[in-house]
Amino acid sequence: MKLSPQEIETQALNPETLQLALQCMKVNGYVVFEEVLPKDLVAGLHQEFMQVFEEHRARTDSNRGNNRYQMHLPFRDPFNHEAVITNPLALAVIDEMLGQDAVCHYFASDTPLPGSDYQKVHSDIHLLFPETSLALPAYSIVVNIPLVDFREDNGPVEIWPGGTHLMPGAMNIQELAPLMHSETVLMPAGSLLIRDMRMWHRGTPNRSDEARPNMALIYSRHWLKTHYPSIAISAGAYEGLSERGKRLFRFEKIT
Ligand SMILES: O=C(O)CCC(=O)C(=O)O
Repeated sequence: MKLSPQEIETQALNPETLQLALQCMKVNGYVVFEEVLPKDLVAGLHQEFMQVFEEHRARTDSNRGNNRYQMHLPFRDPFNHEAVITNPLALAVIDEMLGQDAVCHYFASDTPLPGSDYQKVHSDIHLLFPETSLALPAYSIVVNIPLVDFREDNGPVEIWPGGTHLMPGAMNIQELAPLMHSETVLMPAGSLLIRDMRMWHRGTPNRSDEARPNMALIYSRHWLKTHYPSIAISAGAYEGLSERGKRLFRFEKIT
């Protein structure tokens, strides 16, 4: 969705936009707010990311297939800027979908490099009651922030909207996905891709000559237990957060 200049300037959704975004989340499993973060913030995030990423790459093998890296992010400036972690446009959706006592428990990134391949189509979260045929409300949402434009040639995320987030029980994803509608999410740097963690998706090959970094923050209902390691947050960084930030990261490892 393209927001109005006023919505971007005030970082507040009109009531009609919020309702439309919520309907997109419920029906399609995702919504995109295009190019809503300040350009200078995104440029700073990209520059700092590439430095941290190159250091990580020098000491670590790729962990999401050939030339594709998942990397946790340090909880520090500029990554933990309030426009990133407590973004009002994303939180407007998250508050309605998960409730105001949701937590943020994952602070990381995905980066396909030139030479990466298709991933298997997958969902990012377990079903709560796989033995039933019930489609449940959302309980976990990922906010992706592209740090470069996502184009056809540089490995955009491919998604299966329109119901895969509501699939009850175990499905044969690999057999079903090729028979279903999918889309690549093309969006400018600094957009917000807000998606239900259950929605099927995959990384696609990066055929350009540059890395394609994507920040990933996961927000969940406070009772959800996952296998992700705690986010390491220094006491100083935690104290520097807004009240909302403190509440969102209250279950993480504050040292
Ligand atoms: O390409 C991306 O940003 C998403 C990658 C992904 O879905 C994964 O590694 O699980």
